[in-house]
Amino acid sequence: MANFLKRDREAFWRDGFFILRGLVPEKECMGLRDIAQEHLAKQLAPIEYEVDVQYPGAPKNPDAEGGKTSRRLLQAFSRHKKFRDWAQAEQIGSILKTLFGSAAISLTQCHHNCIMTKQPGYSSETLWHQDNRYWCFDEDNLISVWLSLGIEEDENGCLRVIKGSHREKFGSDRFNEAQFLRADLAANNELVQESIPVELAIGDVLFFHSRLLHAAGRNLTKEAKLSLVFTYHTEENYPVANTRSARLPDIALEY
Ligand SMILES: O=C(O)CCC(=O)C(=O)O
Repeated sequence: MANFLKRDREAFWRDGFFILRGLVPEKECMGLRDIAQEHLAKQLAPIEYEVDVQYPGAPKNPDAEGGKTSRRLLQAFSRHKKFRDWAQAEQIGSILKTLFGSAAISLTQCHHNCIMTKQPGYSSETLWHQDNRYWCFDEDNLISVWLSLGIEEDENGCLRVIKGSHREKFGSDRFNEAQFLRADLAANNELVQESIPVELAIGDVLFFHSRLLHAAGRNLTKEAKLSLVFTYHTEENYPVANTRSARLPDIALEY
């Protein structure tokens, strides 16, 4: 993979994330974006609505103003061949093999596997968390691949991350019952002060570790923000039986 360098691998394990700029041509991104817009316009299930998560800023109930605001088009892998092709692309597989140091990589259909949307008007704020909070695998060692289908910046609710936080061991007392960082702890607030925005342009791809602390604000612009997100693990890292991580079969990457 020509664009992927040894220093990217080092950066990934040092920082918990890295970005490959302009990896996907704009035309291809627009094609993916058009499919997502069509599914949103038709409200093609399964969809997670802002009201379902009740994060800060979300409408209080489905009948409230903005109550039908979508948050994620779920099951992206099953939605469209173009989403599947991207998820299984050779260039992504080869980067993941290098990052994990393993020849056998699987995609989980149980987590992310979605078009993440942030709609104008009624989007919510996602508080500080690690994705592993509700994921159940033998090891907390998964990588999410986030393809930006437009511009992502603070104003439209891009991700913010805390560099290197995937390497820290946080006690459970640092998190609330919903596994978000507690805002009433000085140590947490100091940590959050170090956060940086992940600004992306169309076709940029963010790779981030499942233990990386991240959050995102609301979309304060008039345009929807859309990203295609899949999560991967090595084949030796099994989902724990009878948990939400084992609800659907993994997809082994062939390359
Ligand atoms: O875009 C957002 O609001 C953040 C999404 C996120 O962090 C997640 O789904 O884990």
